[in-house]
Amino acid sequence: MTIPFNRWPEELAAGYREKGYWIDVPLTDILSRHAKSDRCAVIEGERHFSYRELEQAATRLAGALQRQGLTTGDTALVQLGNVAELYIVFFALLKIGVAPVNALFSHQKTELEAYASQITPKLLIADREHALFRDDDYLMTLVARFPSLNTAILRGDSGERSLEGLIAAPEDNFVATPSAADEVAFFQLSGGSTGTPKLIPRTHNDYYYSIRRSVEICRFDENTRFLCAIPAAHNYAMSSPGSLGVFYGEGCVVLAADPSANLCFPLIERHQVDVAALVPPAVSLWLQAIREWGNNGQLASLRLLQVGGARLPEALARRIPAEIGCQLQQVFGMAEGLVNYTALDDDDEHIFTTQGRPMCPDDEVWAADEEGNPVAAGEVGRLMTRGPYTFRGYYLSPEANAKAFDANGFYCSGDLIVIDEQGYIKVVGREKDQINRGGEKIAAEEIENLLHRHEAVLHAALVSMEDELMGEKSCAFIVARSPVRPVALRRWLRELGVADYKLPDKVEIVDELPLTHVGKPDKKRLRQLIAERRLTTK
Ligand code: AMP
Ligand code: DBH
Repeated sequence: MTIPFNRWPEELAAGYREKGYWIDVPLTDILSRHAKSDRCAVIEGERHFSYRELEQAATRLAGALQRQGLTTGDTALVQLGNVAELYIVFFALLKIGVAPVNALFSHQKTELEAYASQITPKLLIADREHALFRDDDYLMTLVARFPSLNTAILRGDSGERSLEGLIAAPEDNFVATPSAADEVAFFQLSGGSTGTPKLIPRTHNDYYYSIRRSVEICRFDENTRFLCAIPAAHNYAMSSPGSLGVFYGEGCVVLAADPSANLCFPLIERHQVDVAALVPPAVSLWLQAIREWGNNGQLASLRLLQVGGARLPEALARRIPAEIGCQLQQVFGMAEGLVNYTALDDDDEHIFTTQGRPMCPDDEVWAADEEGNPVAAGEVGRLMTRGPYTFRGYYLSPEANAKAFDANGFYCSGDLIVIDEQGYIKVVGREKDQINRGGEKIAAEEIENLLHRHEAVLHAALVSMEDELMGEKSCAFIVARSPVRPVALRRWLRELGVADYKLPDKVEIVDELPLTHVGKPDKKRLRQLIAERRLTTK
């Protein structure tokens, strides 16, 4: 059985192979190439895992899952935080050809169920530390709602059927059955701009290339000690070069539960971390901490700070070398594929003021005008791209794909960009109906749909509002049928089960929504209203 997805046209695929981008090797190779290595692969709290241990743990779990009947072409819903088991599970599933969705740990019922209904998973792997899985109530609900789910495994349970138990199970002549390299390896999460969170099928070939090329550009090797303090399941943290890039190079991943300076500075010092990946708000917090207490030499080993996920203001960028004492690399990527980096040997001007260049010579990237024609260099347009690691369609979403792709298979990311004569890209705005809350993406329509389910809500529109720390926060404008308090709406959304970062930071009750000439809420006007009314979240 194979998982359906939109394939690259044959001619392009042949070219990608010829040029060595696609090497027809499954992602399991990232770990198994170091199977005999006793170097440290992962540090999480007091736990250390060598490559040999990680590979053996993944193999034992794969064997146990295989004995339970899971097989190539099946899918799994996985929700693990920044813990070593995230990688053990990921590689175990790849070994038996089961394609996971790695939900973020911040995700709640709404997101988990949206993913489950798209992939009809046979397997659920979740964590007792997550509020939803503290007892069995929600687990039972999920299993009842999704009859395909015939195996549920919990981290933090005891006994041989727990995740820990299965990882410890004795190995018996396991034979790996990964899916073919040009088939779906797993699903990546889209930040989304529509009502339901969409899934991105990633093949072994395209993802492995993205990782190898990232490693090359960022010069990761066996001496790399990488701090992963952003959600480890996120595409950025996994592949740009992320943990998988570190594993490919035989370096060491140091996991942190969050990017706070309190937690991260001591970890950097203790484990002599030399590279970290952050989103812009975390950079602000690190800089603030340094201004308040100095860094007491704790960051001396840090050589490179990657920053991406959301726009990095130039003023903040310039403070990084000056105050943190390391080099900055801007990363502009997307779970859909395309990744841009500033190069380590770029001049300061490009590093501080651009989001870098596409990493692959065969990334085709251009900026389109309203009619879909290329604009001149230096002009603003919508980002259009295709290439050896950029997907060709969301999973089972023909309607969304008809809008997101042009006739030649170019994906329109919804970003407004300027490309200069040398190919450097600046992200200057966004056209998609999304809020980028410090790197965490919120699809306005998803939250508006949920708000509309509240009995007091007649109309709802979610827009971004500027925020000094987060870059953007979200503001919900509500036309109410009956009196309703903002806090009550937020509480109601939380109870419905939506990730905290998607809860409106501000709720503004209005008499009516301004409309565009086609009768849709005029979000430009609403954003002006935020300024006129001086709305803040403080
Ligand atoms: P996602 O679809 O969730 O993977 O999010 C990808 C989106 O994040 C991009 O399309 C951009 O809108 C945004 N993004 C990522 N990195 C950057 C960056 N360095 N600067 C500005 N926006 C970024
Ligand atoms: O925001 C992102 O999705 C992102 C940012 C940087 C990403 O997917 C990536 C690098 O790979």
